[in-house]
Amino acid sequence: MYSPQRRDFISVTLGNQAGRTYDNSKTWRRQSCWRKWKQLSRLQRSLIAFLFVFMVVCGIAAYPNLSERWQVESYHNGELKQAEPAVGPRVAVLLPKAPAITQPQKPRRPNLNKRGPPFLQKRLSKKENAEEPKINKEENEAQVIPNDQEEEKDITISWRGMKIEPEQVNPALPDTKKGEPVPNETIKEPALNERQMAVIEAFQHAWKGYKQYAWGHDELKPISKTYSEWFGLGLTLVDALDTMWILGQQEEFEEAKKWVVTDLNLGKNVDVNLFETTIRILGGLLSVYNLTGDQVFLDKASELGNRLMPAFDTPSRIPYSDVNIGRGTAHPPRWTSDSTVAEVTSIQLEFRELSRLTKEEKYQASVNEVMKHIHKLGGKMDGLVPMFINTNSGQFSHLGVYTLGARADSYYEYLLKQWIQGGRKESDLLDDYLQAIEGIKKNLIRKSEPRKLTFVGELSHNQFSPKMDHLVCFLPGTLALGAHYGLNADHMELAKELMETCYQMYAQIETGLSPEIVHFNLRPHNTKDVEVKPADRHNLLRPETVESLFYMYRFTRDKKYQDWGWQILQNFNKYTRVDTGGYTSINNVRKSENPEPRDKMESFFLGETLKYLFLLFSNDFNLISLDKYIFNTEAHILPIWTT
Ligand code: DMJ
Repeated sequence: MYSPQRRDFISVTLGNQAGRTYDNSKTWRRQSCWRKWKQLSRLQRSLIAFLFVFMVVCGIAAYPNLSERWQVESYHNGELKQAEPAVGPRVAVLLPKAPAITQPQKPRRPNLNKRGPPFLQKRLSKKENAEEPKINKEENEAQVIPNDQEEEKDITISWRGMKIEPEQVNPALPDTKKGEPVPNETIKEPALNERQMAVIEAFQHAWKGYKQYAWGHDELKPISKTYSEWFGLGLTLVDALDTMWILGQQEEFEEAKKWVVTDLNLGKNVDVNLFETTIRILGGLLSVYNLTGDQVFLDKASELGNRLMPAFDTPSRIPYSDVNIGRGTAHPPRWTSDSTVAEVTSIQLEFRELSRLTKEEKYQASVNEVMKHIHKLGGKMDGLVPMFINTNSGQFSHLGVYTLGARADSYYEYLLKQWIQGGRKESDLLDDYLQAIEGIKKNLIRKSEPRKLTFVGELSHNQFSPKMDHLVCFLPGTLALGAHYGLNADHMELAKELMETCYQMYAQIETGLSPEIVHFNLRPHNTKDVEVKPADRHNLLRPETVESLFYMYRFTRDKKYQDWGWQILQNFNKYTRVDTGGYTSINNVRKSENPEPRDKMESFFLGETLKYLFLLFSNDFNLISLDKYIFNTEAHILPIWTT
């Protein structure tokens, strides 16, 4: 406690100067200096003044070098969070650490000199840059590693021109304002591991075929070395844009962008499917706009959005399935006035984002109306929806059939993802999602024999069928995403069980590739859990299982999910790769000696399957952080809004 009487200090009395006691006052010091200055001769004063001016001039001249050195010093001290080059664009400095590979196999390395992403090429010459500071990023913590201790790590400059951000231990949601373009994404680029390089190599092989035989067309037919057209909108090219960006395929990206700018004709007199065009093309354009900030993609996206709007011009406001984007007319399929439930409820993420970016309310208003309508609609069973909805009456049709597969799947996915996209405020979406998951648990989940694999079957007029589409394998990932956002913990348990099942749909098959549909065995004395009907034996290079593996790995960090994905990639390489370029769907996953190529590479193989595999193999959890972005149902990347 302070006491004025207590003296806890030693008083030092300096000698008298000009009859004064030293009192450390500024006034006294000023007077004393002035007196001394006046005592100097004129020559002495001029000399001192000259020296003073000289030192100031030198100091100013040396300033940039000094400040640069100080920056480097503070960088070494871990203080510098962002580095900006003196000239040129901001650059991303990579914080790499080559992650361990659990089951290393030798993938064919991409030809880094010619085709590899620049950050890989730079890595090759890392020894030349031995002076550069190196940083190790591990367990979300950036730390400085002395150069001499670091063999595998490097600092690389990205061609993407992205800004550097420190690792986020607790990643906050981004400051994404409604109606403002999202700034360039920060993609950390640690040294790529062998598995990621194998994905790049697979992408390059697929792209080689597409480029050579199908450039600017919808899909590659790799066996006959030609293409197929669906909408005539360069489907594969647009679907693959953000994958190229993430995989660092700069040359290919620039070339493809040029095609989008000069050749993508959205005014074509052609009927397109609203859902497919939205998730693949609109989603692809928005994604790549968000990643690059390049206005050209947003302009195309908003042109396409406008051209798709006539689909909502129906008596019920439930959109038609088909739109002629050139004529501005829309219609249902010829044989019905129904639309598919999954299709009308899985265009929301894209249209809502388009409104946010363009500040035009109409897109969001139209798709929100659909969701509100379905939220109130009767005919659901414990939150499960039928597969069809009538565009005239707005009522569900073909009641009584419930599935998580084709025609209903992404309704459930988009309930959760819209809720996340909108900042977790729209409680109707969450309620519908939670109710649906309870409905799934109650009505559709069973365990197979003999291995007791948890699977999702179907219900048709109260008859349970143990049939599960490969499409349903999106569900473990979606459940895990919900659990990550704080929903019931038992969702994560279910996600793990279903993930195992989806993996078994590959592992128990001769080629190690899943068929399109499996039937699970419910009889106790059977030896196999999985049965495949002759008509269901095809594999279309679909992404759902690797998509879920990506989520599961992100949230659990259990490396078995990476290993499973690695096996799947190897089997794609073994049974679906076409020598001359490209990958093909196959007819028979049970026939390893001849899986019967179908001669078609679906656009989602590049848009989704390879992208999810690349992200699954990455140990950088901030590479497209799931706290900042959601993936649409075609794996295109959209930001989570924060306002
Ligand atoms: C993709 O177009 C999308 O993932 C869609 O949701 C389902 N079908 C394919 C992939 O299988």
